[in-house]
Amino acid sequence: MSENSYNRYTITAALPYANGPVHIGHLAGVYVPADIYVRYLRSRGRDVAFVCGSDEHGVAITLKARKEGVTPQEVVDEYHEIIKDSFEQFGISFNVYSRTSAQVHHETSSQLFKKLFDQGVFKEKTSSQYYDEEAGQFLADRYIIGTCPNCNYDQAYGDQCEKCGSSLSPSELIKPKSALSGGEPVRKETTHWYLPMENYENWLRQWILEDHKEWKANVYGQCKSWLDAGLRPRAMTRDLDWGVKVPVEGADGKVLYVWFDAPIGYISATKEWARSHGKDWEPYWKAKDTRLIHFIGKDNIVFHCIIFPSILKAEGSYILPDNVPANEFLNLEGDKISTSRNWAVWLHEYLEELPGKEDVLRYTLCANAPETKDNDFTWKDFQARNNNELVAIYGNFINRALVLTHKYYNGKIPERRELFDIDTEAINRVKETPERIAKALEAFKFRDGLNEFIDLARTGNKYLADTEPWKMIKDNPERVHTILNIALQIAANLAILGEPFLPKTSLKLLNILRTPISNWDSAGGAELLMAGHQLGEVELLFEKIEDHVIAAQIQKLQNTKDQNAQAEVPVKAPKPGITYDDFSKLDIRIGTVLTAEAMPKSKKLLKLLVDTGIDKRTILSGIAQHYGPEEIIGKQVSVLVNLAPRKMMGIESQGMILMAEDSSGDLKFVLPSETVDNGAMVS
Ligand code: B3M
Ligand code: ZN
Repeated sequence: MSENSYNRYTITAALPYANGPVHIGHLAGVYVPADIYVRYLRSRGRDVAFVCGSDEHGVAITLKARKEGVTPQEVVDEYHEIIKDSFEQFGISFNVYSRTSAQVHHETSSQLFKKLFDQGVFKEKTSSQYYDEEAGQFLADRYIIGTCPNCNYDQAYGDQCEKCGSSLSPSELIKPKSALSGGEPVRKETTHWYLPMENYENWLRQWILEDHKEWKANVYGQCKSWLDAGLRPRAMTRDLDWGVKVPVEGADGKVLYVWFDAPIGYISATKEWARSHGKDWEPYWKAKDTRLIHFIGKDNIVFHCIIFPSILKAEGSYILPDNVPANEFLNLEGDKISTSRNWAVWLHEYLEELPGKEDVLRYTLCANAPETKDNDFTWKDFQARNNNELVAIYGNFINRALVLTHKYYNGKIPERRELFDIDTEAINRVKETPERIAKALEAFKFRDGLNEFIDLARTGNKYLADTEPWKMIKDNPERVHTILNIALQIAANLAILGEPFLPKTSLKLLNILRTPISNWDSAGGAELLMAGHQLGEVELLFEKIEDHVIAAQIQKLQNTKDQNAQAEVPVKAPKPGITYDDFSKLDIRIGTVLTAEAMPKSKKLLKLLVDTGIDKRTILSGIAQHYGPEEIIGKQVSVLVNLAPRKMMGIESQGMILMAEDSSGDLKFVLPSETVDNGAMVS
């Protein structure tokens, strides 16, 4: 169907797991593009249901609950609120932000499962799984830990070895243990209900590979490789006590597989929204003139293009997604974003630390969106986007147009007089921009759409620079009427066309222009603001971001890196016990480093001359990677003076400097708290 033959739009955005906050990777991958698209549709007057919510089931949440000694409900209650609030503050304009622990979702997902069950869609299969007798429950893959058969890493999970990356099945693990009790699990029979994916393979080939060749290459390619690999039955239930109960006889202690119920969360959220707005939810999910679009990250492609459509196809009454424009991943300062390593810019922290800069982040994440390949976010680029584009181009143009209109015409839009080529060119650029942006957005090319937008602001800036109204006002004031009239028409168009990308800025600019016009189809005209119309007071749209603000954010990441480094080196295991006699044999003195030099052929050793209070002696110390020679001359050190001399690199070392190795592997001198005489004995 062509874009215009749809009367309704259901736009979904991936349900974030409620076991942590949202970060810029989620925003760039899913929520900013989705919100731009939805705002654009609404600006065109379309009927849109933009639905999302917290994904609150699954093993990851139960693991987090165990680790924190709370219930899964407590985990999701905490993060659901943080996520919901941060989306609201940031301006992601969901019609509804629901949650999969809600009653409406349990009803909707279990009814859909039951319908498929009654239709005989599932294959029932009994197999032996790992069971923890002490904990009294079957073990999901992540609850089984053992030695990886490929790399011998002894903390591999039942589904994946995080060290060598190989995907595993629990039966491949060597010496499997339960993550619940630590004990050795036994095998026990359990029954699950499998969706026979192989039955939908031919249909999926036709529906995706033939009927949706227009899907993004990264999405189409992943679907093709899944289909080429051949689809196999997938269990749609799990032995877990947290999730949507399986609504059939003999399924006690079992819940729906999280990837069965989560996508149905879009439907439940739509129901919740429709009910509270006196609407019927069904047309948004069952009417042929509804366009369903899923916004997701690339790691969710198979669930949204293969599994969920198969479930809907099997049920038979639902529409299918018309497009799934998945983005790739965003990295941070050259490194993969990682929740576990806290290597992220968390949205709720960003909102707190950089208040009023929601649109700056939207702009940067859209300009750098990982639409076709992974991309990188750096704070320096964030600052450059703000200072060199938002402030210097868009903000500067608007400010000049407004200030000059207030200065020459008391803020009233001047009458337009005779047009010259330069004026007509600017007007033509205004005319064609809405369609250029629309084309890009309807193709899910949000970066291109944003470039068209900021190019119109560039046009405005250049138009003023070329016509120089501040000079013209002396020689030909008539001319300035036209120049500022056209500049303000460009400003009004920017306010309308910018709304999908920079909603808060557009609201502010529309207020300054004191115009109620905001719908897309009014844009493109050069008569939006009538002569004589009174403008509001001038306000800056953006402010420069100073270096120290960026330095603070970069330092914050550096602190995270340092903490991670410390956390990574496990504390060394204690050595075997010794007697007091053993200890009293050690003769440790405080000495002073007289000279220090690097050893030409060694990266690790420094050659020191140390005054031990007893004598002056040469000692070779493996601290060259931690201290330069010049830094330690004159420094007091603790010396084990009765260690047998050792020849190293042809030099005899007569003793040992005592160092403490901290958790990050750094070496620190062991010293008395105050300066003492050389020769002072440590006991
Ligand atoms: N909760 C998000 C993720 O995989 C997952 C999306 C569900 S959308 C139905 O990170
Ligand atoms: Zn491994």
